Amino acid sequence: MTKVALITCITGQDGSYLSEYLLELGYEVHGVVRRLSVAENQTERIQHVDDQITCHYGDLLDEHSLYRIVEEVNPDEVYNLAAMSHVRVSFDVPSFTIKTNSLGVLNMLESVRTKVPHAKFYQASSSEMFGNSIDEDNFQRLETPMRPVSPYGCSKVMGFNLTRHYREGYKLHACNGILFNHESPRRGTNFVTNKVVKSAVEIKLGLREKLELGNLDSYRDWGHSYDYVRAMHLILNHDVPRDWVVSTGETKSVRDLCEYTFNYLGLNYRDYVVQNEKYLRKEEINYLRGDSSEIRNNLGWKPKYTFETMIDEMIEHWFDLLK
Ligand code: NAP
Ligand code: F7E
Repeated sequence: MTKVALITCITGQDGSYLSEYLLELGYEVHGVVRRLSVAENQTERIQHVDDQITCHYGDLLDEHSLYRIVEEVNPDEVYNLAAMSHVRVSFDVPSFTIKTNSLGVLNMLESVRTKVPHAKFYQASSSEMFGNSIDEDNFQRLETPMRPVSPYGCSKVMGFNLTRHYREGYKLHACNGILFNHESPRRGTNFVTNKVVKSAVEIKLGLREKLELGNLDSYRDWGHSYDYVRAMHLILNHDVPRDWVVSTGETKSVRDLCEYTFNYLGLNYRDYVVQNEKYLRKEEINYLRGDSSEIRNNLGWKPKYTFETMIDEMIEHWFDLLK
């Protein structure tokens, strides 16, 4: 029988890759889309699968819309990916961030619990929940204490705990994927990887002179969204509902990212990158490196992309688009 999936955030980076992947697996795919004034901008990432998916207007903060959609779609699997996902912006809109990423998760869990309790529920949790907490071997894992350092990180801890609570308390098949940073050519251009890559290509093509960044010395564990949505599906389809860490296990600094990208284009980043305080954060996570040995050993997950092949793909994407 055809399986039915419902994705909140179908218009986002992960939502678009996940839709493609589930369609390949033969799923019937539905998505929640919130109303924006320029609809064309919003559906750019899913235009190529538009005729194969069904979108429903809804919003994580409008519980009535969620109850209606969940009842109508009657999904086997629910992927709750929608969020105010930008960490620095979360300092500017803390209340909206907490409402969307915490209350929004509660709204989703309640709609599943009351309308489709048989459905499996995936929550998009984040390595931002760890803050600057780190184990002695310099990795973060499920047991690492959560000490978030941004409104975004705090909101995600609430979503994480609610998901665990609904699993234990209401016996929902509810799972958290604690995903470390993941990128792609479809990443928003105000996240550091796509900002660096796009700007470096513009500099190479003579369309820009400088690139303004914030902290160059933070380290992130960067993987590819294509690999990480496959992990989401594996997580939900494991017999036992539980939480998992998804990461590459390697870490690089923003400076390393600049060096690699500009080198690829035959440029020296030191000639173009300048610091602008407006991109600094009130509190920063200095070092992220995830231990994903459990999902690799138990579910056979393995990333296809390396940091280098991912950045190469992003450079080629912007080069083709801008040249
Ligand atoms: P993204 O590209 O920023 O997408 C966020 C999506 O959420 C967008 O589709 C947005 O809709 C939607 N959204 C925001 N507020 C909403 C609301 N109130 N109601 C309904 N939809 C709403 O994010 P992403 O990178 O794909 O990340 C997906 C999820 O994984 C997020 O929850 C994020 O916090 C989490 N996560 C991401 C990473 C990462 O490195 N990418 C790592 C860990 C966890 P519009 O298109 O209309 O704006
Ligand atoms: O920043 C530094 C910045 O905004 C990465 C989200 O998907 O991953 C993402 O959060 C690093 C930080 O991602 C600029 O200070 C320097 O140290 O690309 P980012 P993030 O904050 O790590 C986690 C796991 C999520 O869950 C989130 O949803 O880069 N940085 N200069 C800069 N960052 C940005 N955005 N812009 C700069 O100019």
